[in-house]
Amino acid sequence: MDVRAAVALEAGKPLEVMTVQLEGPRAGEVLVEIKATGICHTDAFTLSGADPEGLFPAILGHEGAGVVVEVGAGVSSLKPGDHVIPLYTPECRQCEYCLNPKTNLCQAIRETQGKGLMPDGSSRFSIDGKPILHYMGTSTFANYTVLPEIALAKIRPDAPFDKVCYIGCGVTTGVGAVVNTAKVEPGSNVVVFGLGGIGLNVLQGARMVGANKIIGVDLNNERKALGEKFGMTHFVNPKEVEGDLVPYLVSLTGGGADYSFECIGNVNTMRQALECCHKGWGVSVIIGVAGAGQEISTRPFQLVTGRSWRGTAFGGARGRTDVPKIVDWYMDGKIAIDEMITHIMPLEDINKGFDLMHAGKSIRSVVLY
Ligand code: NAD
Ligand code: DAO
Ligand code: ZN
Repeated sequence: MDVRAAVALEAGKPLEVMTVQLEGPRAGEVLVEIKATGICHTDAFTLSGADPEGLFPAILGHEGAGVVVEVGAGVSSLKPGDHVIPLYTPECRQCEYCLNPKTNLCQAIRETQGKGLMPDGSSRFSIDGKPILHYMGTSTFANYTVLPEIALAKIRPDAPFDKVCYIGCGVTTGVGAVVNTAKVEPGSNVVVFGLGGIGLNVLQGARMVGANKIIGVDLNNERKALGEKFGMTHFVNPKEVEGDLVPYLVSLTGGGADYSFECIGNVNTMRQALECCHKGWGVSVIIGVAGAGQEISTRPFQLVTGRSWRGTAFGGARGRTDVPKIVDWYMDGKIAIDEMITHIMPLEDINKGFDLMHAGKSIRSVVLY
């Protein structure tokens, strides 16, 4: 079938909105009509050419929501009409990783997904017979896409697509890091570095679980009012702190953070996030993705004296199990999303969404098909 897609033809160039061809679902696959998709920094990172694993030409996009149109042979958990959120971290419930409660990193389709291909090693997208690659197994910058059944979370039908698409990455990553990875206890003191699309969701996750002090750190003073809407109790701009940031945060938390979260992708702030943690028990969770080849450092004595360094992908969430629950949290008013969707646009204007992101003017732009 012909579908409309924003195609990344090559690195460093704007996306081109065009008609491409999409083959129907093969065994174990599902055709989904994408109704809305968020534009995330990871799409921009890949499009820029800085992502060493970025492949072109490809159809980017990994933060979508839509409706099942057709299922391939053997698909048993979904049917046409079901509402779904695509999962860049699938959940097969059978692999060694899925069977280990310590991780959410299902590996069932990892190899082919990383190559921009469906599990059988081929692409469903093409232009004039030449294949176009999938991206993160999702390719939500097309109004129809094909995904493996294990990479789709079935959600309730009354959830609005233009809001819950954000649960496909940003919301789950931030809230999940608090709930699943750190398991923040009520009364904890929390420090969040970077108050963008991820950090704001860490703030509201911390509020939801009943954290005590929720301290946001950002160079942009405009993030203060925004952070306060999502539960931040104190704002710190490192440029306005006299002396070193780490002792300032240790003092502000009364001895150090019980939990800190790095939501920037900067190896220097990763170190600060670890070192502002409480001696004896503080845990620092890295969410930000640093540039290729970069390394983190600290004095090992920081770990010897009881601080721990952790990392998290997709908020430690098992998508088919956890994403429907996060949709319920939104529908029940336990978490906010509407206030973070700052811009809505048609597919034709998708490059404007990238411009707004680069200018720091948006939290989330959403393409509504
Ligand atoms: P963003 O650009 O919207 O937010 C970053 C924020 O950090 C901005 O508000 C900026 O002002 C602030 N900032 C930048 N440098 C700073 C510094 N030195 N000190 C203090 N504040 C600083 O980014 P985002 O969309 O929120 O994503 C954050 C990171 O999370 C990115 O690296 C992204 O790739 C990563 N990410 C990780 C996962 C995962 O599963 N681990 C998922 C999605 C995104
Ligand atoms: O299983 O090896 C693996 C890869 C898992 C990918 C996890 C993605 C990490 C976050 C990247 C940014 C997501 C938008
Ligand atoms: Zn698995």
